[in-house]
Amino acid sequence: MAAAFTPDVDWMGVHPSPTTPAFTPPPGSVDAHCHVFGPGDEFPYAPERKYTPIDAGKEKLFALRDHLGLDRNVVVQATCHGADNRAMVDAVVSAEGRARGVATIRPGIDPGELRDMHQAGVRGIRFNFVSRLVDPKPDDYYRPLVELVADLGWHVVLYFEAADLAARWELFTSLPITLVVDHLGVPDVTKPVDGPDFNLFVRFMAENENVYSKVSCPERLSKVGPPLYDDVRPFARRVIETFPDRVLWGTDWPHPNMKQHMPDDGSLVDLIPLIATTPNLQRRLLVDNPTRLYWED
Ligand code: 0GY
Repeated sequence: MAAAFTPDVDWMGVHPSPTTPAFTPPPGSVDAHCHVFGPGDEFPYAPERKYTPIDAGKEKLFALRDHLGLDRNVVVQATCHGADNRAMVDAVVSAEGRARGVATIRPGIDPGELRDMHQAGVRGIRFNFVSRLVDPKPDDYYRPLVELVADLGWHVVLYFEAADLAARWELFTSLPITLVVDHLGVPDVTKPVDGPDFNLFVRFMAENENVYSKVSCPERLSKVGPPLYDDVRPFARRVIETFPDRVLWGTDWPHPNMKQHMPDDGSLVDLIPLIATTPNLQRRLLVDNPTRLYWED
């Protein structure tokens, strides 16, 4: 039978054979940003999606986790699945306690569905403001969604690009819940790490103690490219060293919408000691912070 979905013609498959990292992550380490795609025949992609990926299911994700020496995953709902969280929830349940999930929800969701997702291991929802992935909504769309999940003790993951921070400042600084920002707020890494743009991001974290940041996705932010992503590392280091108890790390596997290169996930792990330069910082980044957010109910 023909597959139900045809991937985009320029879709890059994941790295076929990631290297074994030289860096050994501490026991309990968490990949706090990764996704599953389908498989589309079992978990259909959403009609409103803006891309169609190559299937990348839970078995491959768990095999990568083990290959990289990581213990646990946070599976973040990908926009190609819209607000149909079944593939993500299936992956989380299949991990038998070694994964947590972040969902996409829409207004009007049945509270019983939220409770079921909590039982399955979901601990957050994601608001995405990146217009090549979704159609962002006015601020007032998001506030009631926060009220729906606050009682469950969940948090909100924000995916925005640098310019959105000033534009959505009032929204982002008024949400009464823990916030986890994807990929350092997507800085323009050709600008200075201590320039006004990134200073605004650091100020956002400094003034709002409910804000965490993922120091993830150098492959997407970098202009100089692999394997060391020299231009991104100062941004990650600054945030890790300024807010060591509010940073998370993740692979972003299976690396959606990469156009120039597909990263070697082993090399991404080997960047960790270059951005979190002591065992203490590494343990907080990889173990303590994600455990507190996702595994302590
Ligand atoms: C990421 C980045 C991207 C995609 C998504 O949910 C998604 O579709 O998050 C992207 O294309 O930048 O964090 O995985």
